[in-house]
Amino acid sequence: MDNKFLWGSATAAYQCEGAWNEDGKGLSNWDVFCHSEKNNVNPVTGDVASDHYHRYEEDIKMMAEGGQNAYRFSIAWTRILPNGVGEVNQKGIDFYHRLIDTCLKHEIEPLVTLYHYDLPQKLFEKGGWENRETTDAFEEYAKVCFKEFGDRVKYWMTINEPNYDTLCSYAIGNYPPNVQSLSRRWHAMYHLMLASAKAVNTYRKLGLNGEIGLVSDSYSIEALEDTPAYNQAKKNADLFFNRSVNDVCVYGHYPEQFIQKLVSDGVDTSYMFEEDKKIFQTGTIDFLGINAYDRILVKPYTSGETILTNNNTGTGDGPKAVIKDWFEFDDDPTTEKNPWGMEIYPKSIYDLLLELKALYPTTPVIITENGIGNYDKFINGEIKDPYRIDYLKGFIENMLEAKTKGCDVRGYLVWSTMDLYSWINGYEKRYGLVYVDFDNENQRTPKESYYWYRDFIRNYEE
Ligand code: BGP
Repeated sequence: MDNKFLWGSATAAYQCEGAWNEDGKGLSNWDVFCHSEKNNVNPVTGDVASDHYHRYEEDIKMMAEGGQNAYRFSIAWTRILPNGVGEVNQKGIDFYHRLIDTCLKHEIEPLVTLYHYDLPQKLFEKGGWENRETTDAFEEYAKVCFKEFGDRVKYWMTINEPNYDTLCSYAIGNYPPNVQSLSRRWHAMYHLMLASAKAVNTYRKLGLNGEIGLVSDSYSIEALEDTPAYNQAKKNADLFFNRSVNDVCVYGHYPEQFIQKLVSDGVDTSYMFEEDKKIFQTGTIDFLGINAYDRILVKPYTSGETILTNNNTGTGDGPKAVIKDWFEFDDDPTTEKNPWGMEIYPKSIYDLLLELKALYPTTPVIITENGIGNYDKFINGEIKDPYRIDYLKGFIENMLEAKTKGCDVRGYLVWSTMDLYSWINGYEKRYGLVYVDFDNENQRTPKESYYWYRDFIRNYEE
């Protein structure tokens, strides 16, 4: 990896591109879900989103003018292989060539995620990530991307958030396929990890000059009490959220305690084949992408069936979880939260980075997402978002502090480059450094935080 610290921002295809049925793109599970009656919390779609497909040049220019030298985006699998496998769509490939070339023209390093939640509908209908064939389809798709773009893309990420994606899709049930079953969740997550390892192996075989990682939503797991029961709850939550992903892609195997826990839960693990062990062992990553937003506070499990909920409306409480025989979520009433109940706790990134250093001392980290959603207001041509500046400043300071303690952090990307579709939270939960006026031809206006970030990067000295 080269030495330049990456300062930039991030997006994902379905959340910003729009052009959902243009230039030969196939349908994804999110296209279909958003058009269905199951999408009933904030029933809007990503059909147009931030119109990045047509306005990427303006967006990338704005990043460059904002002092950013890195852009993380994802490729829509359905633009490359409209049916998930087989026929390749040249117009989709051409779009990403243009996007990458525009980044390079502005001296912005492209960091490319291959899979950020949007699965080809054709594969989704055949069982999606619960079907082992999807891992082969992903490998095929990854290979096309590596061959097309691998000469200019030096940072690849296989999968975005195997933990959070499957938690929403198969445990909370608010993302397609809207299932509430932890055992099905573990099944889908296993295949995501296998798909990632297969893609890493393929990348290595091609001998390209670049690095490949996975993006993991990882958390500093904390408790309000220091007792054996609380400490055990912390260990369980660490396996549940962090180590079931990070150990697998960094060390190439599942933690023994995690497998034991699944077995004692009575989870069917017959889909974990002996031959996969080799794939995991050889498919380890070069760097860990970390999406860091908040910590997880836990307490011991007491009673009741497993239940997970999230706040997708911006009113009421934050996320809740009771994971039978593992842990429960706790709440610290003294800390500040955003309207969706996300705790604002910047020290969590410091604690997390030190924990990652202890567990994976030789694996570099890139903070692939960090940011805060809020109801930003466009008043007299300006967007004042001091809460975002405070949040970013707090996290960046803590990240840099961890760096001085020896954590090998190589980059930091704000979520998000501009306002975009916040999954089932809709469009009102805004994360962007740049405001998008969704009701007025998607016009862009930089927010106060954009200028703050620009000045911060300008003054940063390693
Ligand atoms: C991450 C996802 C992003 C983004 C972000 C904010 O988990 O990788 O795609 O959406 O979280 O989350 P949300 O939009 O649900 O508030």
